[in-house]
This record gives sequence, C-alpha cells and structure tokens, in this order.
Amino acid sequence: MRSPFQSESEAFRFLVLVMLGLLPIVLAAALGPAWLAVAVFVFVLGALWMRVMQMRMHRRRNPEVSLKSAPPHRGPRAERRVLVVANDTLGEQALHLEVERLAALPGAHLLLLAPALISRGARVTGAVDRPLDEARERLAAALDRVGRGSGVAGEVSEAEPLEAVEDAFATFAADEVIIATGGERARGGLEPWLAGLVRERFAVPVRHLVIESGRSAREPDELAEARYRRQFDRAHSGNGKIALEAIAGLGIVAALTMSAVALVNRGHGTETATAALSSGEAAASISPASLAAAKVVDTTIIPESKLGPDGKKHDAYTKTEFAVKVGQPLKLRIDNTDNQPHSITAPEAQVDIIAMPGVHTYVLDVTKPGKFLWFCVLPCDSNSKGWAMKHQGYMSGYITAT
Ligand SMILES: [Cu+2]
Repeated sequence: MRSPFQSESEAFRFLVLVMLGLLPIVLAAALGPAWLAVAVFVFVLGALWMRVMQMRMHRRRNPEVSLKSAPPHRGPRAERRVLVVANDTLGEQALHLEVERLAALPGAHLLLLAPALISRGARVTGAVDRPLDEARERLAAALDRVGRGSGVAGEVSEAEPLEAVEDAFATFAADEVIIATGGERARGGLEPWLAGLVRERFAVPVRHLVIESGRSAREPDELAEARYRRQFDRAHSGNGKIALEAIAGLGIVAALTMSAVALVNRGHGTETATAALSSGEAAASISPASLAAAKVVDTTIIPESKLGPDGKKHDAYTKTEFAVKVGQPLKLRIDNTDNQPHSITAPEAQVDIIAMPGVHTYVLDVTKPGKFLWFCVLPCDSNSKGWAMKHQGYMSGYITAT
C-alpha cells in the first residue's frame, strides 16, 4: 500500500489527530464503564479511518506533484513508443484508424491500455469481474482488428485510470500518450478529464482524442479541456470532501462529548448508585463509604409458597425479621421470584422498599432504635384476599434497630 500522506506536515497533523483521538479513549477507559470506552474507541477508529480514506482520495484526485515525471526512453532513437489509453471507445472505427496509422510508422511500438471501468461502489464491494471481462473483450476485439504482429500490444488494468497509466509506465516507457474518451461525462466510460490529469502529472506529450459513437476523432481545444477539469473538480473535490471532513470532525466531537459525559457520570456515579439501590428517601444521605462496608442480607419472595393456618399456600418472604444497627445501612438483596413488585414498608421507621421482580439490592437504613412492624403495601396474596400482607412471617415482619 502506498503511503496515504502527501507530506511530512500532513503526517504530523495526522499524528496529532491520533493523539487527540486517544485522549477520549483513555478518559473513557479510566473513568467510565467498559462499554463506553469500547464505544469511544470504535468512534475514534471510525473517524481516523475516514480521515485516511479522505487523504487517499485527495491524493488520487488532486495529484499535487510539483515535479512531473516520465519514464526515460531506452532503446534505439528511431523507436517511437505510444501508449493508447481507451476502453469504451475501443470498438470505434476512428480509434482503429488512428492506431493503424501510428502502428504503420517506422519504429513504432504501441501499447493499448484498457483500464477496467470499475465504479467506486464496485471497488468497495469487490465486484470487479464484470468490468474486467468487459475490458478484456473490448481489448481482444481491438487487437484482432489491427492484427497481431503489427507491433501493437494490449493490457487490461484493474487500477483506477490514472494509476493504470502510472503502472504502465513501469514497463512501457512511452514517448507519447493518447487518451481516447467519449465527448461528455461518459455513461460509464473513461472520463474526458483523464487526459488533463495525465498531462498534469506526467512529462510526456499527451494527445486527447474525443471519439463520439460513429464519428471521427477530434482533439478538444483548451477551453474544452478547462471545462473537463472543472467537471472533475466539481465531481470530486467539492461536496464529497467537505462531507468527509464533516463526518471525521463529528466523530471526534462525539468521542469528546462521550468522554465528557463519562467524566460527569463518574463524578456523580456513586451517588447515583446509592439512590438507585434505595427506594427510601433517607438513604440518599448515606455515605458511599459506609454503604460499601455494609453487610448483605438476603431474602426471597415466593408467591403461594408458605402454608398458612388455613391450610392454603400464601405469598411470602423467606426472611421477614431484619436486625439493623441505628445509622448503619444494611444491604438487602431481594430475589423477587414473582412477576409483580412487593414492598417492605415500615412507616414508623421511614422504610419503604419496593422490591421489583428479579434480584436487586436495596438499602435498609433506620435512624432510630425500636422494633418496627413492616408489611407489603402492594396488593398480593390475592387467592386469600391479601391475608399474607397482614401476617408476620408471610408478607410482613419486624425490623429491629439497636
Ligand atoms: Cu406483596
């Protein structure tokens, strides 16, 4: 792979970008939950990837080479090598006439280069077989027409047209390049601006032949070439580039925002956790340190599980007696196996824990000593008209604070 950087300063800018990208990842990893760090990481990676792609496109589309280069002519002086670049115009009579004319010149060597017409979408998905086959067929037909042994060779390239020309120079030192295209932005053919790009990039005489179906070839004047160049600029460096830049920028802003959120969440994290654990208002003032040290007491809610004096089974907590130290919060882990919430409510002790279905941990905190009756305030034990809600050992019991 070629380097995506055009200059050292660009590489440096990219490095700064990478560092700026790493910052939110590190922040998120250090301060937030693991998933946030992963999310930020993916975001930053995406943003960097977009930036690399953007630079690669920039390089391809605006080859800002200050020095034009071309392969040196080696071999006899009289030899004349011509690179003819064509694809959709390969079947045109006008192109054959020109190729035959050139091939007949003394010392002439021709290379017909057919860059496959692969759309950007096809390049991404890898669906390049059809355009490649198409180019091969056209090239074979064209070579058949000029006849083998006439000093004309052919080559199909999978690369983008401009790169295909550069690649061809590696093995074929051309003295002249002929670019044959359709007249206007081709319907899937070689773009008419290709000639201008090759001219800008390589120090080789470039002739642009515009061949419209069934007509003779013409060479566009400077005005027309300038128009093609503007079409190229409009098609490439305009909106697409701005959109990419905006997306890359947005990615980084999003990553920074997420890490800021992580930072803020971290600040409030423990408080939030406490509030979530406790359904009692008093619990909000519990210090995180004392909560962390608190022991855990388990109880399980099982509907229709405990035999009552009436011979029926009633909803019940497996443990209904709780002993706490005044001012020392107790963690209560309640496994509510029912599909509805139940509660541990002791109005006198200011306790009101709503136990949601599933296993959750709540905070039981009592601020004054005493033996407090608690009961479930959420209608249950419906088979017995709520009997369990008023009977200790079922959906009721005592909290003893000392
Ligand atoms: Cu209940």
